Amino acid sequence: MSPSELAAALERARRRTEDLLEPLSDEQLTQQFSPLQSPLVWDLAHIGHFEELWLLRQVGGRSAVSPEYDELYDAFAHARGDRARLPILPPQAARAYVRDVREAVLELLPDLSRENGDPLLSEGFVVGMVVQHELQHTETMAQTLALAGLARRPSVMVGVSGEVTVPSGPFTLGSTVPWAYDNERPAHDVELPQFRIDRTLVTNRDYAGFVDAGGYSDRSVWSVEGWEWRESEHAEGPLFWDPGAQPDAPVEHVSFHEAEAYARWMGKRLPTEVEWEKAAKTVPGELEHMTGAVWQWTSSAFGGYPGFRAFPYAEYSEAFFGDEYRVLRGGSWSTDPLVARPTFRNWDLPQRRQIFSGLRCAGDV
Ligand code: AVJ
Ligand code: FE
Repeated sequence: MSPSELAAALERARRRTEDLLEPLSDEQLTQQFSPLQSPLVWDLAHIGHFEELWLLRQVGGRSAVSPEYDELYDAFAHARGDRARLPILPPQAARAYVRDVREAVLELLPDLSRENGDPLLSEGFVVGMVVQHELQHTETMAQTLALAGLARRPSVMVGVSGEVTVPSGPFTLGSTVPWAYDNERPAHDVELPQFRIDRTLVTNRDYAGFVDAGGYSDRSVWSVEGWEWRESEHAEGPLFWDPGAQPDAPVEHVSFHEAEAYARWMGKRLPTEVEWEKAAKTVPGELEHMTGAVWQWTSSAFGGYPGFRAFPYAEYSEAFFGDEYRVLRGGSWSTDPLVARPTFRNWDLPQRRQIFSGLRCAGDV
């Protein structure tokens, strides 16, 4: 990839970061709005640190800007809720840090667009990884702003109904695009029996039907873990769900447990992530809001495809493989199209609902 193509992708991500943070005061940038989220100024410097680590140090061979940053901005070192108490950079210094890193990166672009057999540099992969990292953190920051009541949400409405039957047969799961993550590889053929999938997302009106019918006290529609979660934390019902929200807008901020219970209450189920991707790839014209509205919970646990190899670091995907996390597909109103590929795999804990999450139902034929 040419230096100017790489520069454009970097610039696109930075524009999103700046648009999001520009209207905020220093106090809003440093505030801990929720224990589930970092202070925004942590995300900002973490974006710069990731860029420094991979582009300036790993590829460019530069030494560290500051030895303290490796620990302060390591996402595994401290819980999100503890980060405001760390000696992190204040807003002005964080801005200067990410600006300086970016300036040095732009000077390094001819090296970053070189093909020398290193898979990190192949078709600009490592720059693509840094760009997608920044774009994913802009969504994380938008979640923080949503919790603080400061998000600028576009209005998205549902316009179709019904379901489609996806015929049985093989399709190719996963991606071969140059900037795909390790968890989307290797692409491989999968054979699925036929299934049904809804043409659109569950709306606030649909979800209100479930709430009003006593869905939160109907034990039969909740899984064992879902009921435990429901009883331990949320006896009163939906927390983030806004009953005053537009009836025709997709329901947003539901947890996996809630999504699963809703689908069962409807006599349906969540799609597996493989079904979701097959539908996206084989009948895209039949389906509304596969991306651009809300992330869609699937019934699948997050794991590696057959032949998975961690690349270039195990902490992106592999560290989260196992029974704990559930996969979400699609992309929300806050997800940049550069990230929201039909093969992109997002994941979170089944109780989480500060993310922009909703659902689309599926069923057997
Ligand atoms: C893919 C959205 C689950 O935010 O934890 C950001 C993305 N990885 N920095 C996350 C990510 C490293 C990741 N998700
Ligand atoms: Fe990160």
